[in-house]
Amino acid sequence: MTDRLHRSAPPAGLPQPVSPTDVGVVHLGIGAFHRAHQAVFTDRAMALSGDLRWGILGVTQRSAGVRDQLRPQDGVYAVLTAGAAGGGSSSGDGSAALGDGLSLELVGAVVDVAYPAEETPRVLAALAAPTTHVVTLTITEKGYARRPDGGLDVDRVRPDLEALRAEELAVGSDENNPEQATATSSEQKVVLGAAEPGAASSAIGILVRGLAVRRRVSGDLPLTVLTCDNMVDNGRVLERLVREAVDAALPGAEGAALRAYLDAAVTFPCSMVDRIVPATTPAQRDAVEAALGVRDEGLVVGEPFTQWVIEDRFAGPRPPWEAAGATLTADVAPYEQAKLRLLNGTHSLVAYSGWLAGHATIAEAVGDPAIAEAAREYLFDDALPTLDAPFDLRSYGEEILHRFANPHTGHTTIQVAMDGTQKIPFRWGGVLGDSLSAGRVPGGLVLGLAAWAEFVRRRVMAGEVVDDPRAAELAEVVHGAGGDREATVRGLLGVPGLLPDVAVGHEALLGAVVDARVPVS
Ligand code: CS2
Repeated sequence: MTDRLHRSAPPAGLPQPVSPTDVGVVHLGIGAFHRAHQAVFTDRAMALSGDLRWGILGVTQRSAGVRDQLRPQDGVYAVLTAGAAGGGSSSGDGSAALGDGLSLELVGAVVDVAYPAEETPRVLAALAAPTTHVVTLTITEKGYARRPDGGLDVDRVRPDLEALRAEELAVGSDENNPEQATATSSEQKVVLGAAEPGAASSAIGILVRGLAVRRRVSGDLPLTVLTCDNMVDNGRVLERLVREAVDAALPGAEGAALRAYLDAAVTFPCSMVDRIVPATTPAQRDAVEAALGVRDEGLVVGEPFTQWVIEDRFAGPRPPWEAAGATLTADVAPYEQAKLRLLNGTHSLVAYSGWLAGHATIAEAVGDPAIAEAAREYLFDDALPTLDAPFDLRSYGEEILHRFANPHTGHTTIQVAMDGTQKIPFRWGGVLGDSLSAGRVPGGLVLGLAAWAEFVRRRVMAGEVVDDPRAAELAEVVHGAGGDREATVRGLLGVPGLLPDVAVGHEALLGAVVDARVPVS
């Protein structure tokens, strides 16, 4: 039985990982992407600056899996970079080359992972701690609990809103009895005398409860809440959802103190994140075990390219991320729009048409001439003309296609294809709305929509899982159409909130999608 990787004994050939002195960042959604992206920037920023206050407490929502991967390793894991060096804007990595376009680096920034179903008081305490200055999130588009119209789906976070209300109202009495608030245990004190806080069941919920606790414990301690998910104007979306949650839990005067705290001390900047991070395969884990001589259950894999563009609107201190290559700017929008429309939009077209053509990976799919042609039509003829950016968009687009062709990542079409109803509005919605408003039916995007619809139809008719929060709704449309292609397409494209208003009932668009022949070789 091979030993586990551990912070105390880094494998030969790899530098000792950083050991943070404090938890400065609480991260919600510590999946593979965070561990291969923001955590790497934070790790490198600490290593390069010597500022070790930026340890990360990861919070995992769905299961204790990531906690059980990392806690036995004292939070340390390796990142396997797959593909020729170059690209992006990260710097200062202490990686070791393994040959064949592969390199490994250890990340020590994550100090532990908490699982709210069993550790909610600990998470709330971390969110309230004066050493915590930043909360980051990668909870995926579906994690924001939005209704089709974009508002907060209160039913999906109701248990947390009820807990928030109970904690706030319990504190109301405590605030009149300060001695009670100081008499409780450290974690109990965090929730100021309330009964043992109920287990959090949503990311938005634990965030709002944590903000409320921070206010109760500290009054006006600033905090920056930085979303790193693929949504247009992601920081503004998150702020609106947090405020809708407060209004739902604490209407009127009951929520006045918390709203005033948000106004005065909490910021929600936008950011654009970019690195292709495929799911780690058992073969990759075994190969790294053979290379290191120890077992790393937390291994993550990424392409060489990495980029992080952050709105410089922080409520208090932050990690020196620019030391590791991040870009701080007053306006993230041009970077965010270009990345969502050019990279993510093309990714989805390649994923659906690639899956239909029988290609398991993105790299194989873009190697298919018919799919490559459709991807280029969408990227350069449909999406690029809708953008205005302070950098060369055509070169950026060509680099995206080069990145997709990287065979070393093993990024699968089915992984990118998941959650279509959550991704399409953000990555195709803008291009579609702008094109139709300009009187143009975008031919490449038509192929993408046709491929998505056919992907859903085939999976539903085959009884296979459609990995999407609205899978039941999609299945109902497909079965209701009774196999009729036009009815299926019209029904799926008519799913509320999927496409922009200008596209709903747009006969030229619908006709083009019905008539489209998905590009398969
Ligand atoms: C991909 C993204 O799975 C997907 O939807 O398009 O995860 C993509 O790999 C990242 O946004 C790249 O930065």
